[in-house]
Amino acid sequence: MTRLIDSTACVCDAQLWLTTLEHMLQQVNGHSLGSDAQDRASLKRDLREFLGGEVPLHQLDDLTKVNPVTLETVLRCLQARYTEDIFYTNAGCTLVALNPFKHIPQLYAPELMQEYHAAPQPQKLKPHIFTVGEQTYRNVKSLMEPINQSIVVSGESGAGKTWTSRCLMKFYAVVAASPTSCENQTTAERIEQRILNSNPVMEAFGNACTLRNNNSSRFGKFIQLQLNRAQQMTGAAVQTYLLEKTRVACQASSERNFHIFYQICKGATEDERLQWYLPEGTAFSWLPNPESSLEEDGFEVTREAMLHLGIDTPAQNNIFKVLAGLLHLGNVHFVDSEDEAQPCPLMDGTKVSVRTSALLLQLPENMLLESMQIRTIKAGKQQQVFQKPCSRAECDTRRDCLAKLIYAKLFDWLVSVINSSICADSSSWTAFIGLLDVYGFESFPDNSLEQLCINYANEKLQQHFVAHYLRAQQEEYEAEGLEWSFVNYQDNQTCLDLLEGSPVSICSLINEECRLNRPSSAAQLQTRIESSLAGRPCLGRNKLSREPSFVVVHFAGPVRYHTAGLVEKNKDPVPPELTGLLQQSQDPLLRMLFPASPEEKAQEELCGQSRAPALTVVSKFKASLEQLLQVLHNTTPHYIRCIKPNSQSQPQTFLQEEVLNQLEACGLVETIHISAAGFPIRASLCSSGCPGTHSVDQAVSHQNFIERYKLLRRLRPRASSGLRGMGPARRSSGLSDNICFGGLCLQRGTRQLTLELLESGRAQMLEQCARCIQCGWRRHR
Ligand code: AD9
Ligand code: MG
Repeated sequence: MTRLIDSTACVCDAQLWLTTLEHMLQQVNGHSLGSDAQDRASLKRDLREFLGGEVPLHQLDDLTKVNPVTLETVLRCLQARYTEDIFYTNAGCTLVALNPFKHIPQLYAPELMQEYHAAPQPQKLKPHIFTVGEQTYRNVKSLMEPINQSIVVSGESGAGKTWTSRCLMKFYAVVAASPTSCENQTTAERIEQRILNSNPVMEAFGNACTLRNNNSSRFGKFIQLQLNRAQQMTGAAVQTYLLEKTRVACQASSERNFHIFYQICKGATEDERLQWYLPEGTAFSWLPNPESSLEEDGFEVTREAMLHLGIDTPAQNNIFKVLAGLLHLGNVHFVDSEDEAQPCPLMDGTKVSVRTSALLLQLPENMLLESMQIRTIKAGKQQQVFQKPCSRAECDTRRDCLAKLIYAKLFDWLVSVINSSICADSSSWTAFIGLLDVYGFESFPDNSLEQLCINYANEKLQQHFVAHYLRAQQEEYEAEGLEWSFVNYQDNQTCLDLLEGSPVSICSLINEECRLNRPSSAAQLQTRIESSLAGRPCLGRNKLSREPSFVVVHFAGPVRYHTAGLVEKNKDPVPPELTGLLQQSQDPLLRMLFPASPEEKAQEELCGQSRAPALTVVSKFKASLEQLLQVLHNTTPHYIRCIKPNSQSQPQTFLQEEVLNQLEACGLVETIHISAAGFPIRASLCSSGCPGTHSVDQAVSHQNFIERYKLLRRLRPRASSGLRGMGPARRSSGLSDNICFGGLCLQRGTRQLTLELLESGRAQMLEQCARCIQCGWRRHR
């Protein structure tokens, strides 16, 4: 029976099951219950009948309740709920969030936030991102030493990650507002509001309209919301990852540049238009698809938010002037030179664009032009300087490089300004809740280094999830000798080995090409990858493509990456003439972004051109990803899986095939199996009063627990009878003695303790002497 109870844990409301089971027990008395799935399924059916028939699918708010748990049943349940406008569903340890593609204000109203915040057991309310928000918030508080929490929001592009993160930030801004902020409204404005204000600014500069999402984040973001001991939000810190800076100068067809450019062009006043040389109706090469969209209406919001973050109007105007300079730079075009010894001439009519751009960027016009047309080469022992005219393609590349350089520096600077405006002093916070919103898995007809990095990041996060919830849990059961039928989860280690493993992987091969700096065609790179990594299971068959490419079979599906330009993108070279040029600017913002440091110059002169090669894009990205995972490993993670019900961003449209692909890609069914069949280890107040831990992930070390609660240990500790699952290692350590408190036996070690309950006193614990059907806990007599 205990096994039965365990296997049906999380299946239904505890009290309901308790009553039901008691009743059923009378009925099945004498009948020996087998352990096989059939027996359990038939008992569940009986119980359902007893309860008055099947529960309608849309009322199943946890996917562990569907029976049996298969892709099909999970899909049907999600669809049934979606049809009823229910967009959040628990899936054991994960929350599934379906994108409604329509605004439902009441779903995110401050009153609802307060309701989840005030609820004694928020997990008993309807599944919602606020449940996750509140759980993380309580977890920080409920422990003797605050433990940092993180929420990993994942899903494909357009699934709702950024929306979800934004709503969670609003939730914390409401529930974690400091009382001082209520007394002093301006302080409140400055801290919670400032943190929220970082969103419109970062989205204006870092988001763009893509084929998959009109407001697609073109950078990854991890924000740490910092809380003090009293659980008030005292500040926040933002870390960004790999801004897709190529978008400034190059947009795929039907896609757009970053929102801010459209916002300026649409939102500038007459006066500003004059200052920034943006007469109405001017066509800009780097502003494709200028038809109206909601995102470009946000200029006022962006400006207001910048103001709150401490970027005053003159500084803002400076930024917008530089951005206008970039737009004019994009209108500079070259034609082939008839004489190779001469620089490529400007295309007719574009001289004015050079002049305007130089004016706005406050650069000498001739230097700006020459930096694009002429390359400086140092050669020989004496480091003699030669000048060589660039080909037309090279001129274009240098122009684009200049724009990318300025934009990326500007973005990083904005992030640092935001951080200095919202980050609290380290002494004023004790724990943080981290929100991770990274670009979703991407697969386009033409995938390059950007997609390789994005998908690599998604593989790493999937591995973190697998390691945390699936592998760790199964390994722990095995180590403790628990009876357990193992679930075959999709481990993506082989894919990660292919991408980043040593000694040879795709990343190492691409980096090697950069290091050797040898002329290498796209076809050669493809051959190198295919021959060096032949036989790797995740290197897909590369039959169909005419262009040089390779295929990686990711956990979310196969992706073909084209090798053309991959090495060059990975080098991301910046011609020194361009940095030198920007150091000549008279513009205050550019002077700050590109300071002419005498030390750097001296160093350069001393070493000539033989300075250590710059880190490649892949290496930098890998390092920042590892740092991020390190942070995540040191937090208690929570997962929200966003699902996009259709790729047309339409409300009331649930396309089964598209959802199915996403469910498969994230291994949701395996997660549900483990959550449903696994032993609950998550902390929260259980309705049956057990010290078991069911909904909030909260691991407490055995030692910490003993230290904290040894005073409660009045009665002689009992031996570990009834400690089903206590492995030999734990038994021989003698630690099991310590988990018997005043007649209360805490089964399976300290992983499942409800500290709130214990905090509330031993007397109460003894009163609540019942048997918890969720984890099988019972009072030990
Ligand atoms: V990307 O990887 O950055 O391209 P996201 O971040 O996953 O992507 P995003 O949050 O931007 O997607 O959501 C896409 C759009 O879906 C939003 O602009 C909203 O219009 C819409 N959306 C998402 N979630 C909700 C919601 N809970 N309610 C209403 C939503 N609309
Ligand atoms: Mg996003």
